[in-house]
Formats: sequence, structure tokens, C-alpha cells
Amino acid sequence: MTEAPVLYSFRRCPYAMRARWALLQAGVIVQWREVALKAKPAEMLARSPKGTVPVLVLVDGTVIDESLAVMEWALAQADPCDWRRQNCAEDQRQIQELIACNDGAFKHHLDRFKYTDRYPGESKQEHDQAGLAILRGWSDRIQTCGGWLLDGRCSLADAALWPFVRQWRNADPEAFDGDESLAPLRQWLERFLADPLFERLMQRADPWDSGGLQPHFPADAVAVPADQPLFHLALTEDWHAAQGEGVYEISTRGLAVDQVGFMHLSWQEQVAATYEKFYADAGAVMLLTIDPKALTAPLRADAIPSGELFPHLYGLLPLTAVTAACPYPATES
Ligand SMILES: N[C@@H](CCC(=O)N[C@@H](CS)C(=O)NCC(=O)O)C(=O)O
Repeated sequence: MTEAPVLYSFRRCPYAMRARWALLQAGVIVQWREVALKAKPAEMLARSPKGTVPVLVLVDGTVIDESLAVMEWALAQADPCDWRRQNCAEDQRQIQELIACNDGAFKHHLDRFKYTDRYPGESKQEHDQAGLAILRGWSDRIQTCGGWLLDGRCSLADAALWPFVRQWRNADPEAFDGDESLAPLRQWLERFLADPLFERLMQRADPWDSGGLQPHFPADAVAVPADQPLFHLALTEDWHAAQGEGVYEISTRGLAVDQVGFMHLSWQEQVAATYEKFYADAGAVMLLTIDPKALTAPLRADAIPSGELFPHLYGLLPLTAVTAACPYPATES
């Protein structure tokens, strides 16, 4: 694999979790250096003396040592589901307000509720009540906004807050699960915990050591070689519609990239099986040949449940990257 950014991370840290969640979403691969907080590597402290995780060191040496900035960097590489709500200033304002409340007041109460013995003289009950008031506000929002904090889709606010809500729940699961006023928030949290990405997010690694095998995150993904063509099966009508729009936005049969989060691609030897499984009864189908070097959005090969790796494009397909579009299966001449 070519050089990738370096991520200093700690598995259970909610800040590091939200940074990794955004890297997963953006199709990025990083060199993964798991940190023991009691013995932080000198290499990390040399880059970021404040000594908190996550820290992302880019290939050009730029250091990003705030989790939100790591999320922003990841989403600048690819934001396939528009978590940042790029065309709506009011949504962006609400995202900032929600994150500020989480990172400020809510985190303050969470620390004092969860780790009361570290805060002599503080009342656990007061922080419990104050934290719960914030959680109830979020729960009500989720109920009225359509299942997520902003509207009917996940946004940067949801992605940045959920690891902290999970921590609150973990401090007293019985109370959290038994509180009727938190039912919408519970369902919302469960969406993250039940997502197959959660397992990838929480993969384990030993604390980093400069010798030996260097893991990357996500551990079950690989970089896509730039010297092999990629393929995508498209419904002929979708491909024709794309000619008018200048860009092709379908991820797989019947689903758009902003619904799935990436575009499904294949390597040559995977095309026939993909056709049989998903397109054999679809009517007219085209096989697009794609030059990976002409793509600007991140490419990452991710494992499906069987373990087979498939290349995924974390963005839309520019028509200029398609070097051939032929009916599939090829018609006999
Ligand atoms: N504002 C920072 C906060 C990060 C943070 O506080 N991380 C904790 C771990 S959850 C940490 O590294 N603490 C240092 C330590 O425990 O020594 C961010 O958003 O990245």
C-alpha cells in the first residue's frame, strides 16, 4: 500500500471513535497506531504535545489533533451522504450548536456522573439530572425530526454525538434503558450499535510499536491498486440518464450512492457472479469499465460478510473515468 496518514487512536475513547467513524464513512485508510493512554508514544507527543487522542498526521506532515477536525478532514475527502449538509446554512448552524452542547455541557456532566470519585465534592445526582435534561432534549428532537438529530438522515451531529451517549448509557444501562422519555434516543443509539460498521470501528489492536507488522484502519480493508481496471454493472436506463446529468449516481441496482454511502464496483473476475446475483433479471444492463486513475474520490476495498473484498468508490462516478460502456452479457455477433 502507498503511504497513508497515521492515526493515533484509543479504542474506547469517544473522541477517537467519532474520528474513526468519519474515516470509515469517507472510505479512507490510515496507518493505525493504537495508544496506551498511560504510555503515549514519544512519536505522538513530538507531533502533538497536548497528548490527547485522536491525532492524525497527514502524508505532508500536517498534524490534526482535534477529533472534530479529523472528522472534517475525512469528510473533505468524501462525504457521500452529505453529513455536513453542504447546501444548508441553517442545518450547519444546528450541527455546530448540537456538537458544542455535547462537547461542552454534556461532556461536563457525563464525566462527573460516570467518574464521580475523580471529582470530590460534586454531586452525582445533580450531574445525572443535568445530563438527563440534555439527553431528553435530544430524544425529543429525534422524535420530531424523523429519527435523527436534524431530519430523516444521519448528519455530522449524529456521528459526533453518539459515542458520548453510548458512554452515558454504559455508566448505568438499566436506568438508561428503563427511561421512557429516552425511547427515541435509545432507538437512535441502537442504529449505530447494530450497524455492521460498529464492529469495524471497534476492532482491536495491541498498543503500537515501531517494529513488527504495522496495522491499518480499517483492519479488514485494503487499498485499491490503481493499475487494474474496475467494473460496474449499470441498468442501461440509468446509464443513459447519467449522460444528461454528466455524472452517474447509482450505487447498485435501485439504490443511489447517498443511500448506500459508496458505489459498488468489481474487479474483472467478480463481474459474472455479481451479474448473476443482482442483475440477471434486470433487463438491459451495461458493463462500465472504469479507470481508477481518473477517479478523485477515495477508493477502498472492503470485505463483505463472506470475507471477499470488493472495491468501493466513496463518491460519484465522473463520466470521464468510464473508458468503455458495453451491453452485458456481450451480445453474440
Ligand atoms: N478535544 C479533544 C479531546 C480528546 C480527548 O480528551 N481524548 C482523551 C481520551 S478519550 C485523551 O486523550 N486523554 C488524555 C489522557 O487521558 O491522558 C478532541 O476532540 O480530540
